[in-house]
Amino acid sequence: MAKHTYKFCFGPWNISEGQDPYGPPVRPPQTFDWKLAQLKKLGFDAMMFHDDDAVPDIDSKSETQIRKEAKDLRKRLDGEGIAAEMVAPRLWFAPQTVDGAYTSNDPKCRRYAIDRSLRSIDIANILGTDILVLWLAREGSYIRESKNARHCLERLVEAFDKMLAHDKKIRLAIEPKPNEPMDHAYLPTIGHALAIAQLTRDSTRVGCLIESAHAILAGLDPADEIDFAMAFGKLWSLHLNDQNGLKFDQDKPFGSNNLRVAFNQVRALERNGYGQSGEYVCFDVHPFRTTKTAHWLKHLDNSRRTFLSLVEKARTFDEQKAQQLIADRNYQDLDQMVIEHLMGT
Ligand code: XUL
Ligand code: MN
Repeated sequence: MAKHTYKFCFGPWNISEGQDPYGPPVRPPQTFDWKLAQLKKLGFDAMMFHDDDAVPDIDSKSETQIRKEAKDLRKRLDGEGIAAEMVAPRLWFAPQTVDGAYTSNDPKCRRYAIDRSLRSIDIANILGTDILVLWLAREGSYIRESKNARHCLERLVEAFDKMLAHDKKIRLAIEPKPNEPMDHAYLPTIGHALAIAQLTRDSTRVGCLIESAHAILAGLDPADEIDFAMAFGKLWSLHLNDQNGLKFDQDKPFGSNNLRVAFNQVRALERNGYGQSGEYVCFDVHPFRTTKTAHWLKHLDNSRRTFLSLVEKARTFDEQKAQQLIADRNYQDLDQMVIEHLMGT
């Protein structure tokens, strides 16, 4: 197994205030500067950005103003020695995205979504990252008959093509999620993301980002999704977290719910050499709503601690013994071997 060190990142939204559909924030909002300082203090290497994390109130600003603010941010990041891992257009808040962004039934709204994505690419350029993450939040349906899924697929391809043409270097990392906020999303899994890449003008620049919780919500094992994406050389980013079954998207600390599923994700990353082409391990985790302000960075630090412990567990797993048990089809003892290895017994 290749032994290498990993680089870590999170986004400003991961230091969240605890609001949910049933209650208001429970921690006071913090400034971006404070969040950046915490990221540095925790020893993380990079920050991920929605377009409006980088340029607040982006819709009210001109292209010139957007570029200027992105350049100012780049200077601050350089000054702190922090990289920008990716930029993602936030296409789920604006009134134009109520009925979808690229797949809205209203052509003016589709135009808005594409324009905003092109501005996000400009920001990515200025911040020095070639990754545009596309979490396709509202591209799906609540009411099956309200949209034609075939047309929606074509609209997604049309939008991706415009982005690929806008910048010859940008890479699109699709972050699939099967549901929430939609009933059904059009690109629910990594298989869908990599399949639609084939319909675009440059399939080599359309890849994916796997989020553990999203794979679990699709009823899949995130470790298998990692192996699948990496077999295509298309895993360009990663949101590790955890999820207890088919509920709302929980974004729990990595390994919090199922240590064995987390262990298998780390094994898959290790055997495929994730990170060796500069990819980051990002934690898309949120504090539990009960978290006190004094403890609200713990979910990030703890996720990294668990990840690094599991890297050790993956590297010290007795592969030879495992292979013997596999050759003997003794999966019963293989199962127990994994359990005892994780328990340290
Ligand atoms: C939503 C989600 C987003 C994306 C970035 O479930 O995971 O935070 O990661 O837009
Ligand atoms: Mn995510």
